[in-house]
Amino acid sequence: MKTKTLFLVGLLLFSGLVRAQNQLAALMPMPNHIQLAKNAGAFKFNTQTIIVADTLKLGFATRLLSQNISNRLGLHLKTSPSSKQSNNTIRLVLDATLQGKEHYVLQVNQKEILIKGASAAAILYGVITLDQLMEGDALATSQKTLTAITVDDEPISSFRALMLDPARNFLPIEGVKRYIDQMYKYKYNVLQLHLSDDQGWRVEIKSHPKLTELGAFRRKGAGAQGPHNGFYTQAELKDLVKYAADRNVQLVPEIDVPGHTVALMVAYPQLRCDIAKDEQFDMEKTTNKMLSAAKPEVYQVLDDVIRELADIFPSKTIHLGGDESAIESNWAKSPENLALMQQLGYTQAAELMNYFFGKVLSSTRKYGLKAILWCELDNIRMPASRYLFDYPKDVTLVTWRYGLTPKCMELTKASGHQLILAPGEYAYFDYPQYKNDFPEFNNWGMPTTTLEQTYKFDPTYGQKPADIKQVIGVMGTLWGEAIPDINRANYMTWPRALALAEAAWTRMEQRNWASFKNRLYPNIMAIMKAGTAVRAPFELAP
Ligand code: TNX
Repeated sequence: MKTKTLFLVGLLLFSGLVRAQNQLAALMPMPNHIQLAKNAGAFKFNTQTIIVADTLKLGFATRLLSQNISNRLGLHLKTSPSSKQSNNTIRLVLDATLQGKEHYVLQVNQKEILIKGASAAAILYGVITLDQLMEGDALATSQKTLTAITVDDEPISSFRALMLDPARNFLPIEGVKRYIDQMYKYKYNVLQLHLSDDQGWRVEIKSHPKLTELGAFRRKGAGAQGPHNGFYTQAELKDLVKYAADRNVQLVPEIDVPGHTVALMVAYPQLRCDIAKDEQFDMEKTTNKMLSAAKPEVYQVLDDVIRELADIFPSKTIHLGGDESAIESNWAKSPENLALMQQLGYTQAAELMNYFFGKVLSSTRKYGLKAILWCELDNIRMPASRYLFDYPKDVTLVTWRYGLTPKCMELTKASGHQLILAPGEYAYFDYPQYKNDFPEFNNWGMPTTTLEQTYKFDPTYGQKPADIKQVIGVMGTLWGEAIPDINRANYMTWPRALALAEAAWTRMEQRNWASFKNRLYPNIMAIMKAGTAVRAPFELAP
């Protein structure tokens, strides 16, 4: 029976029959296991239907559920922690015996709708899937019924991330909240915030106030809420942390060092390399300047920054950049850095990265944080054969450069580092979605990443999941040079992030472009209804 029903679902998906409105028509990402019960009837909602849930532990999921039911059916259901009544209940049940933090089981029959999971996050995901079932089966929903079904689902990746870059152009906090409102519905569980770059320092650091006084204001008199100027206070970020946590989204802050640091050095010029001490730094430009590795003050400032970030972000994960450091034009030309290199017995200036991150990572460890770095190899494209420097074992790496992901997978498998996949060819959402589309400025000749291209992303790269255990997930990056506001950020994100969400969640065997395209429309409608910018995918027209 089980195999038969699964086969039926598969057949429907592959034949494109899902086009007709039915329960599966709005599922996104596609669950990993669905059982359609034959002739098992339907659950009928009515005014007496009760939501049974532990509202203390499941407050957000319960509120979302009753809001969804009220929006779709016009019913304002009562919520109670327990029910004597056995008929017509929607029960949210924390069940510690279910394996997996994000594993949920959703069972619909004539008597009840049951959502089980071992954590609030799992239950939340059951509530979201339930809403998508109702969205898909529009006819049944209009009759206040829901056809019997069982969904038993958990993600293939534990790290399913998007990244925003408020450093290049500031994105006010309200827009970031609205961004989270969409991403969590597609079961993303991490939002990385790229909080510093040449063009801006965007997080208040109380021990070093100039970071924001000078580093967050690159254009005088241009206002304080973006695109050029602005920063997040610690109180705003703490509030954002809570907002995201309710939605099972963990915030990962990124401070990008030792390159991409002009804003930091505008605030504290004493952190520059000796060769740059008399230069005029310009935050409007990307000039490839680096922090000095040889100045003890650099490590003191970064220690203070990391300590304050550890207090704001309970996630205990911090991204420290490490990308695109122009070592040859900075450290290799700087007497103080060359002297340090000699003193340490290094023969290459790039080896100073070992010293630099050795020091910075002793701060992350001291404050109980785990570090993530952008993975750099000995070349920026193939052929490349090894890491740029010896990444400490406890660092998680992110592969990002075009064409280098298979090599990074091979290297991390051998070295034992955890790996996140953000390959330029699939996951760079700052690139245009089709030829001649945005961005219309700051476009350095970006390649095009179509929706179908993102959908083609196979995070296993054809390997058995058991052979790539070091890969913990995927990340879509929205670099901000050409993103002036959150509307544009959303336009570039959606619908490509739907394709990436499915790559992060759903096994390759369950994925299919034709099926995805059919499930796209109701989701684009949902995003539009929420007032969020989205690119209408005209190329899907029949
Ligand atoms: C490379 S991706 C960068 C960013 C740019 C991006 C533009 C990465 C680790 N570094 O600084 O914004 O390209 O696509």
